[in-house]
Amino acid sequence: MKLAKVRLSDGTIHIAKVDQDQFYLLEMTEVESVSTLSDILHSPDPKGLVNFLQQPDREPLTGADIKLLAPIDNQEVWAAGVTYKRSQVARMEESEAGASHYDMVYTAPRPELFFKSTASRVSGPGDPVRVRYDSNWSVPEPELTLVVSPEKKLVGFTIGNDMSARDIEGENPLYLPQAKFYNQAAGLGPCILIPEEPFDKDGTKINLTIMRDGETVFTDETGTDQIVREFDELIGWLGRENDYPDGVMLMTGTGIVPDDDFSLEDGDEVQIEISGIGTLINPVVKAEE
Ligand code: DO4
Ligand code: MG
Repeated sequence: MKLAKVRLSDGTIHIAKVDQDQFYLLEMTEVESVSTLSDILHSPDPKGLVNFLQQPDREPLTGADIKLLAPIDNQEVWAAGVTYKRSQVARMEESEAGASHYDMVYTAPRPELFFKSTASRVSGPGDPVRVRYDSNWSVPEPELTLVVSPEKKLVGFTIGNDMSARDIEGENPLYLPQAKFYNQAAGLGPCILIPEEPFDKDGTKINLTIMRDGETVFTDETGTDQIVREFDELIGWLGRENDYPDGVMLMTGTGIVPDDDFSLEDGDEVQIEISGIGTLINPVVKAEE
């Protein structure tokens, strides 16, 4: 089952069940304590609740009737790093000084986890993601993103873009928060998948395509079978001595890193497809200094 957060032309925001590109608005007034996407996600039985809130006689909407919003309310967004071999190798090349740290964290029991975004900084589908004006080497990172409840239970999946300023991180790994955390540095969407079956970690594919002036300038694919960590392991570490009363989203790391001579430019378009979830598309902006 897929859920989306949508805005209608009258400005009202709704939660919709998505089925074959059709959007079934949920009647949120049916249950007093349920008014947000998080209320559904964090309920004991999200799928049962969605089925209860769906109005069988209400006509579905199409993509033309709605604007998709980032599927987030007040959750913090965190990210795991160096969970794929490709990321370990790229980071070691990027940062001479920090190479051994990236090497060690790939195999260490404790994963790299960092704070990625507040909800207000997140870009939804179609909204711009940003390259910092003080970065000349920035890339998108296409990441399967875990949707985790305040009880630290994995309740769903979405697509995340962990925008990264490689030059800033490469200059000194202590600059990581500046390379990762700034306005519009995180993309999320287009929907949340609440799987009917156990998530297919062995078979799920992640594709990244970057368009420039209508041409593909980069494309690559990986699979979540390449993640060196288990999802429960990452959530376990994330929840150590940390609570998330509004829930938390956890990006699970990138397995795709463009070659070192590639950097995003103003006007590019980033397309991230994860099988079973959908495609997150964002234009790229970069301001003049
Ligand atoms: O260590 C830096 C960040 C790594 C990261 O974001 C990733 O591997 O996806
Ligand atoms: Mg990342």
